[in-house]
Amino acid sequence: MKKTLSLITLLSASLVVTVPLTTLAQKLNKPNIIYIYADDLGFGDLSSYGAKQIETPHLDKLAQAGTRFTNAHSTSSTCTPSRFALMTGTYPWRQEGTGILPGDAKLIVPTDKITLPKVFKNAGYTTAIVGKWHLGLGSEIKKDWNAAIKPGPNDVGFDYSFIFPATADRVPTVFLENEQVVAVEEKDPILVDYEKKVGNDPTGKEHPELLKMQSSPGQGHDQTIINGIGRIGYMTGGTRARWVDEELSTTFLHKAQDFITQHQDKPFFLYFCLTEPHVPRMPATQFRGKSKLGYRGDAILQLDWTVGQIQQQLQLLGMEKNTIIIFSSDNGPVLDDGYVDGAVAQLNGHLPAGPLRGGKYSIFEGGTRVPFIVSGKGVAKGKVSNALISQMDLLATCAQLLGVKLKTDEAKDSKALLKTLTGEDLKGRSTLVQHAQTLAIVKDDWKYIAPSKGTPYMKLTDTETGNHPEDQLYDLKNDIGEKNNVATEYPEKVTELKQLLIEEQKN
Ligand code: NG6
Ligand code: CA
Repeated sequence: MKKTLSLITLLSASLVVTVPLTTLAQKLNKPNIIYIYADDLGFGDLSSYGAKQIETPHLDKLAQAGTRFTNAHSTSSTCTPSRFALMTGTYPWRQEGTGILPGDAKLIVPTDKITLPKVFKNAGYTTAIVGKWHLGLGSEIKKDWNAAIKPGPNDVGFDYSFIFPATADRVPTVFLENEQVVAVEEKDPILVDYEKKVGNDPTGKEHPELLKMQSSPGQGHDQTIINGIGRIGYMTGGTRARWVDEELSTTFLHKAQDFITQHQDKPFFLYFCLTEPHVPRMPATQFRGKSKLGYRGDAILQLDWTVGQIQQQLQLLGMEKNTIIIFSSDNGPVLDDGYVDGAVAQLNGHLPAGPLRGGKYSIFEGGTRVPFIVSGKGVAKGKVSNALISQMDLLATCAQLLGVKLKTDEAKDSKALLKTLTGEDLKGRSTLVQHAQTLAIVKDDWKYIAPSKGTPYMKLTDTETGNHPEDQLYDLKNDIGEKNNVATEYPEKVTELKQLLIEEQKN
């Protein structure tokens, strides 16, 4: 029989009779968790987050049915470090080599430590990743793409994986299913190189006339051409294994749906990593031109539709009551990230970061404050939460939900915030470190940004990085757009937060 008690009811009941969390998890009948991770989606990119020029009905419906967070963060303003923190529950800046990885990088997630999927496995769940990985594969840069590549997602806690290695703009442009490149043929082996050209495939630099989408001047993306698009890195071979960008999204969707159908009777964790709206934006015909905001807007519509397809499937299978969907993005938005695709020319007044300053690559709020929607079993409905929460907290929070014990030195930056995640508690974390080229720390709506000698403005991507040679202090409660640096007005606050940041770095 299906349980009808909500998580909130159970939690308050547990306070009275002190039911241990294991029993709680059993009573909850182990909800399935689907974590949907967008790539480069900004705080202002969804209509439920205030976008006026674009309609995202499926994500809006998800928000209405659950709790929508307005102060939730990725750890970093780029992909690899944010994903590293999500997997490990530790700040990425504690480990060397967690910056944006090339497509031939080796695995950077430790195989002998706790990870988010391992938490689920410890509670008897089946786990899967479908979509973008970008945390490296194998133990060496040089690897044989035609044989099984280990270690990878299957060695850090996923029972099933269907991924692409890095980003959609980096070679190799192939899928791997459980360690093996899909559709690679012995007679046409894949070679990948990030230093020098391999094979005879034309490059964007030599043959711009072959491109169906031009690379932005000065931003690379002019190496091997695949599917009419210049990429970062060189590749040859694997002709039949190469993906078609217009089908990337539906390929991932179908794999995710297959996994859900096959595991509908057992508890599962699905990490579903969409590629939208990261470059190259090459949406399916169905969405092209639909948003009137160029391919970036069209890619957001495609993303929203994909989420709708998952919602519909859960409903058809009668699983929506026993499933929690968590939706977020790995970093803030960027318009021109390497291709001339209409994102700038057809912006039409849209504000991808909403009221926030900066975006991808930035230490300002636009870099890490992203959409975060939680909906499903036990989650408060129609709620908006301003609680401070990080994606990195999911590890300890899911452990709390499932009664999985973590040792004190495991996932030490991850906070168990179950009541925050379900929309009951509206405070969340007391502090959070943010990460771009420099670090910042937030406490009680005060934000301190550590001095940095890096460029304050990246012209090519039109990014205000937030780098500044002196201390910056912002009062986020009254100045969410980080317009007024009040460091000289509040020297004690600066001293306090600076000290806190130093302490965090020592941990
Ligand atoms: C940058 C790329 C950008 C994008 C980003 C990674 C250049 C000039 N720019 O270095 O196009 O690929 O890396 O994005 O190469 S992320 O979302 O995976 O972090
Ligand atoms: Ca990203």
